[in-house]
Amino acid sequence: MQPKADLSKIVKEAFEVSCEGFCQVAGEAVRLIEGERGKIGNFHVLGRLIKLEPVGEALIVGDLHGDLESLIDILKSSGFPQKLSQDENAVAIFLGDYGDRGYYSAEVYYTLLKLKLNFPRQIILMRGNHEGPEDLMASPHDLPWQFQSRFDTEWMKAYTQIRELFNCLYNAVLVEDRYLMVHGGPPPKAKSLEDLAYAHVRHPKESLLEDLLWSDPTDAISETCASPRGAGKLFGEKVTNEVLQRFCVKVLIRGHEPCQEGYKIDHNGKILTLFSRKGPPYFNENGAYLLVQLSQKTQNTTELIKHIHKF
Ligand SMILES: [Mn+2]
Repeated sequence: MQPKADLSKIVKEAFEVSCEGFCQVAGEAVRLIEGERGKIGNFHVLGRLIKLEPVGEALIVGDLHGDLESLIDILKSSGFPQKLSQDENAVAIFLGDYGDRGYYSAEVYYTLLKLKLNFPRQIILMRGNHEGPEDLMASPHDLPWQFQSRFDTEWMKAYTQIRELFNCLYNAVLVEDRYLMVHGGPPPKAKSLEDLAYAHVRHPKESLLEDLLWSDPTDAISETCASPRGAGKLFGEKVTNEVLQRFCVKVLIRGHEPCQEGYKIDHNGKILTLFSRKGPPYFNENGAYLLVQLSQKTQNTTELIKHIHKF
């Protein structure tokens, strides 16, 4: 069966597309994602939260930060997008932080957005702190300069469009009885799914979105304390236990932190961090992604290790 999307064609386009073409693709993706609500395939969309049916194979990818080469490697070695074409239950979840740092931010965005347009019911794009709201943007934010060198005098149009995209990316993904996925960490104050789903609406009055995008786990304390990042919190194992229990899941999957081996495990196996890019400025030895059957029940991250692919 011919795949519905030809990856090498998309990547070629990513390097050749005009500013107008880029804006058109980004605009289409914004309209598509903004329109997502209720039941769509295996997604149950509530605000900016997706409850995902525990069926099919999931590719889960951590921070990419402009590393197009790693994105291509991940898609090829995992057998996506062929699997997306052949199995309507296959899903690819990206944990956020697509741009900044690496040199190919525009191309990474373009590739992901084309995949979303080709497989609307099978691609989930989450929000990272590098896709933050205007008053809480990661720094340094190289994207405007990268767009300037890519799109010349027209760059501002592409940048405005991509900023619009940031506001509709997903806050969290929940797979019942199994996983909660966020970019940074869980907001300790989140009591309900609505708190996760509408965290962006309550920003900046409440810190829910800030926590989701910015927080990191620590073993130094059990509750929370200020983060050295200047936004979000450091959270201890007690917080992780409470959140996992509250949302009836076993493992928190997140990105956000560079890992030497591409992944790390925290809080006695209850948190898996994925970092899926290589090169400057982090120079981690490996990147990693997760390829897992969502029907499989998991009590602990250590059971997931065999499904982690390092590159
Ligand atoms: Mn991040």
